[in-house]
Amino acid sequence: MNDAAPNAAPQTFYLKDYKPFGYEVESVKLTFQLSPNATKVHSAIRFTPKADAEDNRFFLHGEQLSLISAKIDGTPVTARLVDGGLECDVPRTSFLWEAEVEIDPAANTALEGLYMSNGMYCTQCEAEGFRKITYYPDRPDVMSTFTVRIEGDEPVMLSNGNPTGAGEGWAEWHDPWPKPAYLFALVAGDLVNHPGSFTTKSGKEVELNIWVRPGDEGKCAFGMEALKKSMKWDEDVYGLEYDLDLFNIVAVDDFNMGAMENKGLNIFNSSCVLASPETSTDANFERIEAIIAHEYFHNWTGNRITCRDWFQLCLKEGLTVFRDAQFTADMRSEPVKRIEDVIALRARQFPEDGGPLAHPPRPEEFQEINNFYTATVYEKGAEVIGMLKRLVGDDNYYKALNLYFERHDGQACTIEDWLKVFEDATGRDLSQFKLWYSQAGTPRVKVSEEYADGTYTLTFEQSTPPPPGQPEKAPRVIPIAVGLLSPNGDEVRATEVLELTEAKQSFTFDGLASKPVPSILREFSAPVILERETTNSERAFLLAHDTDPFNRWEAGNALAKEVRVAMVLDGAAPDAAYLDALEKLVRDDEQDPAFRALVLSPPSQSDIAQTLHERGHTPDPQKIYDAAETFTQTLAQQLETSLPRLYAATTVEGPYVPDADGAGKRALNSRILSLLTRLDGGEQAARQYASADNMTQQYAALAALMKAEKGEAQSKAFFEQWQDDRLVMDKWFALQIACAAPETTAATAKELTQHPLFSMKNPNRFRAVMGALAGNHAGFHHASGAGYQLLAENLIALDSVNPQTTARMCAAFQTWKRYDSKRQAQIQTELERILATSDLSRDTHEMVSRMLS
Ligand code: 0A1
Ligand code: ZN
Repeated sequence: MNDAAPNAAPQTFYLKDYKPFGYEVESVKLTFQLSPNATKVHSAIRFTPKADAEDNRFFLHGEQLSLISAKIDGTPVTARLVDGGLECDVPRTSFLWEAEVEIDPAANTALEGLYMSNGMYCTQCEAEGFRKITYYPDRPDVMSTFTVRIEGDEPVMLSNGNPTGAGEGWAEWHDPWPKPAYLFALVAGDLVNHPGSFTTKSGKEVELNIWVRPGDEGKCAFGMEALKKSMKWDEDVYGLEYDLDLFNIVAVDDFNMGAMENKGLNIFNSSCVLASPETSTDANFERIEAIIAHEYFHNWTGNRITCRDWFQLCLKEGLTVFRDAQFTADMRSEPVKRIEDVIALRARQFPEDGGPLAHPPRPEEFQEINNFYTATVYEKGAEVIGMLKRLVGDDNYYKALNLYFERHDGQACTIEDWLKVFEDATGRDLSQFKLWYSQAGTPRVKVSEEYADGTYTLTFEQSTPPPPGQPEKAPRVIPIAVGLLSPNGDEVRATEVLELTEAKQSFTFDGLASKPVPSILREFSAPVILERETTNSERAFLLAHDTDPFNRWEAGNALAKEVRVAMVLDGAAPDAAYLDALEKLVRDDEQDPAFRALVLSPPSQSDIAQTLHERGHTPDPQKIYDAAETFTQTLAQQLETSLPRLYAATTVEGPYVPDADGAGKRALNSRILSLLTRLDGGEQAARQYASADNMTQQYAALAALMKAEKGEAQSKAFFEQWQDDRLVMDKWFALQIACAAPETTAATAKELTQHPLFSMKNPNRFRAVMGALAGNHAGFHHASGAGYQLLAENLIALDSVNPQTTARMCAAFQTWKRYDSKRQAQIQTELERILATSDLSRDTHEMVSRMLS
């Protein structure tokens, strides 16, 4: 064994140090002899030295492998085991490398490499998991074709590409498309398939399968339809066709992330593919459709064109998130999707960009790449592409994308390659735009205005507070979509994209009869924080009149924040004008129910804390909680007489269909039910719980009751009904913590960690409990410090089981500097306690050190 010693002085990798590998890999043949504790992997790899190699060191990555034998051209050789892999003296001409190793999938609780989940073998190789399967140049710029033979007694044995043969106890696969090792996959076990098929635009018939554990067959139909829609959409919108005869998806219960785009064999966290009306909510259905699309779209943006090195991760992830957002907008509602995405960006990416974990979409250094699968790389990476599209226009965007696929198919690329296709396709210089990829931090854009003699002037000033390690900030190109409304609510200037390129810049609009009301940053045209002095009455005006649905919601959201901030800071009563505006909107049946539900959903307590912090105040979580409670109670009372009618009017009758229209109505209905439950003692919610025939309504009723502390009986019944369904049980675990009052949150979470169904080995269950704890703002930040302590204890315990999930969940502490000195001291103690743990993983070590720096 040559395990890299954990807790060894961590090595830092730099983008500037990139060097190509000195050998071509012509072909890879792998043979697996499966056995839970002693799987043998034989590799036969043809290497050819590159004539122009800068560095011809023959180094193969390898971790947690027992090397049995190594041969070159059939002759045994002695390889030198070194830190993180092996070295060997090799010929200067083409040669066949063979190695046999033994690995222990059953002991692999880190869920990286080959591991077992519920008795089934599966793999996760992104980013650097293949080196835990065999010795290999495990880097994304090494691409090769793979032939795989699996020997074992599992009823189903799958790998990438097309099947080439199978018999008693064996199966063979060949993937004709050269790929990096991170896209390798193997699955073997007792699985059943939900079949389907798709005919591509050029008439090729593709066999589709979703493979699941026996018993889950009934939860595949929605995923299969989502897959077919994705295949068709990618042909229609990007002209991209699938390139194998077979596309397999497998559902796995134990998985660190959402899903993985392995070539022809996508592996999914079962929570991201299994769906049924009885067990999944509308939000689950929407997410499943989006993730299936995301993984499928990677077939071109990620697999056919991959990344040169892991610093370029946003090349595939930003683009694929952007594409899946386009897909969801087309399948469902464009404005609703945009609003949901901006809410998520502000909740997850803005805090990251403004805190100790800030990094650019293309980081320039890392210790553990798994720590960089972040909201910045994914979601901000997608925002950057959205800005690029806005700046060059739709036609030029698709022209550039066509050039990208034509020029780079089969290659491992960089952000420079990506921007070059846009420059070549449009003739535009993107050197300033490129700063979005290299600078961290969320720009703040201050807006001022002037009106005189029919001319209206908007002046923008941009600045970015310096994130760690990046003091100097040059001005970026910021596309700002602006429209102007007249005081009577008519749009007097349609949306125009202003290009802010300087630190301070003004734009004028002539010929206006009166001072207009500006609607700025329509559709959230850039991921920035807009700062503008304005009044609540202007916000209310935009909430009523803006023609841009995103900005209409944004006005309502800003208004809600102002009202809540005033309640927290001045102990003010909820603003009556705002309550009236909400009442008017919620009763306006002309408005889209999904939009009404979004406006009725208050900004999160964490969002209010962030806003207070940005304005120079120290947020008090308990006061923020109290203000939220008072506000919701007052709103419920204000709406009291209309709530029963609204509830009835928004109840969706008939069989459940997980479509956008029904989901929008149910979202509004659930909001109304939660308000109603504050007034009727839970009568309506109890009725809904008893009669619900789908999880959306059952869950909404349970949540409303539990929030009102009236759901004990229903919570028991829910447990009885669903205790054998792991995914539904995750909801049950999380909901109890999400609904707990601040002073009981940590105790509730702690008690649930003692529950027989709690497990450290299943990331979904761990996240259900610890994620809900961190997500209950006032509970997690309760003055006792019990929330911090409980999370730290559990992270320490998880680290030796599953470093990746531990490290990712450490980010719950990233906003710690927002809070008062007592809370900061409590968190610092916990972070230091984690860091002092012996044998701490490299993953967790890096995250905690960055937060403490
Ligand atoms: N590439 C996948 C996400 C993914 C990343 C890392 C993983 O293990 C460390 C697993 C999955 C995607 O974007 O869907
Ligand atoms: Zn992805």
